[in-house]
Amino acid sequence: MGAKLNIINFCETPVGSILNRFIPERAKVLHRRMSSQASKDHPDSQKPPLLVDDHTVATIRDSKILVILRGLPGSGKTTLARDIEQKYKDTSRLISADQYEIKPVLRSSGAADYSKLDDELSTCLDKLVVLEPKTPWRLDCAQLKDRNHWKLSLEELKNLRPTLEKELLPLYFGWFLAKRDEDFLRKTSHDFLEQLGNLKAFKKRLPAFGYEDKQKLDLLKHFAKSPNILHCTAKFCDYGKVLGSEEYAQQEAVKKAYSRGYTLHISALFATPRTVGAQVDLTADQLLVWPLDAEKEVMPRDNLPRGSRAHITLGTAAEVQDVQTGIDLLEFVKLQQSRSDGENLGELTGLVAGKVSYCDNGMWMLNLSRKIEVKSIYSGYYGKPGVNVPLRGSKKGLLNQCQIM
Ligand code: 2AM
Repeated sequence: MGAKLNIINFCETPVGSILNRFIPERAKVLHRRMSSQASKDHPDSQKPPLLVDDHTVATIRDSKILVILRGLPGSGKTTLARDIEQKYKDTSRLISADQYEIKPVLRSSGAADYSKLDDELSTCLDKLVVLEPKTPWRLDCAQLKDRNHWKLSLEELKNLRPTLEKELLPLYFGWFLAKRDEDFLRKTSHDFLEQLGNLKAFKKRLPAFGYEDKQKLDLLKHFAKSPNILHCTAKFCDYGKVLGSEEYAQQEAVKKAYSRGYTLHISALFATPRTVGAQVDLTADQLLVWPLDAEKEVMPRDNLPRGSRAHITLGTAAEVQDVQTGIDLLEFVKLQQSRSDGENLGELTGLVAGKVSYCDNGMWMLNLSRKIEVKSIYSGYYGKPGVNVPLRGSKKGLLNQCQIM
């Protein structure tokens, strides 16, 4: 079995290489060796949760994660890399640009010196955490000049600085399920769709799904696609194009949550002709990173409880965008607010034990007898948009697995 945690130690310069396939526009890297002084300058409170928080450590041990260390030469990446490697001794692998003698300079295009490194990265990419050392001198070129083992000049460091001082904004922030829990939830969602599709009451209401009465409907086929990484989106940023995303990323609560492990509580599963999803009950701690306008953004005229849009998209019909799942969930919440909980039309058993209710227009909700808990890591997705896998028998290709936390 390969390492579960891969730590990539680089400084970032704008070149084309495998990371550019995942981190648009610019992404690069180079590693440096740090003076042993750094550990002392990196107090516990500044250390990322994956080093100091037990719940996060346990979640990461259940996941397959790539950590990219980003920062100027001399800023403390190597020390951080070693600390992480030490913490995850038997299950981690440290890959450093130093091993490939890639000097940290600005490059204008995909450089040949990255190709070997790319090969190695492509064997380990899965979910990604981008971390930056929090050393006080990380952007101080005068100090970095004496600390970087590449002996880069002040001028060279100043040239590198602009790409690294800017926040790297993801496509979206959210909670990403640990591998084992993701597999479990996919199986649960298959069970749900199979049992729902076999309910007499469901078969009687096929026209709402655009099928004729008595026609055969395989829900696993109807929901043709599923996100390649199951997650609960907190803030959609579109790499910074969405207004307010930079402010969101700057929030203290977001910075504190980044790379931390959380347990998500799923109270219901739902299916509509467009989407199938899981309703997530956010805890007070999780609400700290839930955007104030998340519900208003899609239902401006309603007053819906904060966090009521929180969900995990499990599948969508062909041509339907993932974002629809949260909108469908809010439709259920609105109906519940107006006391139309729907008709109770049956019960499911096993993994998906609970009561099924129907709210017209093909909207089905399963209230689980027992909440499902899944482990997750709060992080960002830096990959390309719209990467999906088939809902049925999703056998992922290597690159499809490389999406990102
Ligand atoms: P989802 O959270 O319902 O699954 C990438 O497209 C991810 O960002 C998907 O997970 C998607 O929906 C979510 N997403 C896409 N556009 C969005 C938007 N405008 N607002 C919030 N989330 C969005």
